[in-house]
Amino acid sequence: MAETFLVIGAGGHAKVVIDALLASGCAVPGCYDDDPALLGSEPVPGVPVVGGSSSLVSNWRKGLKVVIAIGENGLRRRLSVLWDVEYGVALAPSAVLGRGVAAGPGAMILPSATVNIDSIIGSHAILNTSCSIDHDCRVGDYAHVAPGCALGGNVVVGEGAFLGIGTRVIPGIRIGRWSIVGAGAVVTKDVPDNCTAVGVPARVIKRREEGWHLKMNGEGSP
Ligand code: JB3
Repeated sequence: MAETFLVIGAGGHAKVVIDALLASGCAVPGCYDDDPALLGSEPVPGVPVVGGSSSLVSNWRKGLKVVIAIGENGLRRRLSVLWDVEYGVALAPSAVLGRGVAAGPGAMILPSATVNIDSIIGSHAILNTSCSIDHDCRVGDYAHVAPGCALGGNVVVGEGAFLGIGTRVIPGIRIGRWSIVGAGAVVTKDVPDNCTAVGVPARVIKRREEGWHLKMNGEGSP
């Protein structure tokens, strides 16, 4: 049965997610963005910005699905714990899922993404355009695998981690929680939590304190 989604966000990422939902036959009556200047605009023709986050809760009812279509991982996490609503998985029809693949509520699996057998995708994670996740991977809650990334088998991507466009990760590697990998990197060694790693091969260039992403989103220390 085709689902009906309420989409949070009206930016570039929301356009991609709404397009994927419509392509898969879902209904998207409107989206919700806290920028008042966007009220009434249509990021995708026929899908108006009907209000901000506060009106989402009054418009939601059981059976409707919600997705947080905002690219910033820490912000998706902050928003995801605010409301008692039901999150759905946004799955593009051109995505390819193997046997035993599972995705948590709010996950977004976008056009031409490939997820091979027995990989698990966390809640509110983003598998962006044409990325490939090979067998037995674990992609954590709120993580974002950007377009064109390629993960070998048994790769672990920690909660909130961001893999920039075209990142390559060899089999069995762990990318730490809330870490960032620069576009085009080739990751051949584990990346610790809360780091930034760039280059070929990837090298850690920055280390942040635990909970850095909370402060970035105006939340207290962990
Ligand atoms: O690179 C790719 C393929 N996609 C990027 C994506 C992953 O991230 C894209 O190019 C952008 O860099 C970015 O897309 P996103 O997240 O749509 O960015 P932006 O265009 O800035 O849109 C974010 C929207 O969220 C803005 O319209 C904000 O007003 C809105 N927003 C921010 N905070 C919020 C809130 N909306 C609600 N409802 N509630 C909030 O708290």
